[in-house]
Amino acid sequence: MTLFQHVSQHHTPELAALITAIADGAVTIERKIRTAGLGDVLGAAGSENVQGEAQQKLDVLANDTLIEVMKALPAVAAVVSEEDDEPILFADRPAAKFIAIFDPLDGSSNIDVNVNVGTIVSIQEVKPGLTVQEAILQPGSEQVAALYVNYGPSTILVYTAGDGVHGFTLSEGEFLLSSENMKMPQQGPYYSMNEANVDESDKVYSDAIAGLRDGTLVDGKKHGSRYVGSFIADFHRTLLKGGVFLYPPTKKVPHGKLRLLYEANPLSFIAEQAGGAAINGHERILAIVPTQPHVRTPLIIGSQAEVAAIGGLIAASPRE
Ligand code: FDP
Repeated sequence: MTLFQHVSQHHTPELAALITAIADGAVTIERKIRTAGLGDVLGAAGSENVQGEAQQKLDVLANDTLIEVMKALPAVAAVVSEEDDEPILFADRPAAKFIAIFDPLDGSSNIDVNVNVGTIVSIQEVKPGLTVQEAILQPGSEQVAALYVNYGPSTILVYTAGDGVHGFTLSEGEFLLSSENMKMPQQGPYYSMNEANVDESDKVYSDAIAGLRDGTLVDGKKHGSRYVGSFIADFHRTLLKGGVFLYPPTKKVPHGKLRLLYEANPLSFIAEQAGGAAINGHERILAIVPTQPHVRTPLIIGSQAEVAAIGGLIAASPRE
């Protein structure tokens, strides 16, 4: 079954068209990534995004591709990209109801070394009574849909629109259903964190990692370590195998590194729909009301058992 057939069977024509259009954009991005070493698309673009991060040429290309695709859809009221300073509002479409919020190429510092990168999209709706600006800043629990594309050995698209999590594999330009109703294991074998940061974070995080390693934190289960450093790759493994991914606050990034709207919200929606959980240490990610589009958050996401155990440790620890 194709992605188009799946979304058309389960969702409104407008939402089906939106998800399919994003997938078409991902196919264009995928073609550029697959042959990146042969053209002039590797390396830095020489610019910085609003967060002060060096933009890669492929970041810019992926961003332009998705914006073009969204512009062509009359149901889209606004586009909010991690790469752009301000949301792009389509003011000439008062009846348009969707807002596409995206990180066009997550993990882009990995492109030059041929490690997985991804596209992440969150869809919010302009509900009656809300302005577009207000709709952009709704909590993640209000998302209509969320999806990511993992450009890895296979290109996999995973989406939820609130009725389970479904995976599709790209084959000859078409996304074909490969895993319906994906479930994250309730407990898993791995923790995933940039451990170089462990001394830069509150002690509770080093205690959590030590407890995962020696088996004292979750049911005597000793966890192994996996960290790609590309969130989509680390999340996709966590979705399939279980365990936990953490990016805590550090001295360098006291509010966390990952972005709430572009990364944490969509993947938390997918995690919860698959039976997993996601918190910022103190509260559910999907309950956080964003103050501005580029806001960051600490993130602990993965299997119920690991997320609950780390959340419990944080709740019991004195605030530093
Ligand atoms: P990148 O800087 O390559 O874009 O949010 C960005 C991100 O990658 C995530 O994909 C990844 O999980 C994280 O940063 C890696 O951060 P560290 O290098 O600090 O571990």
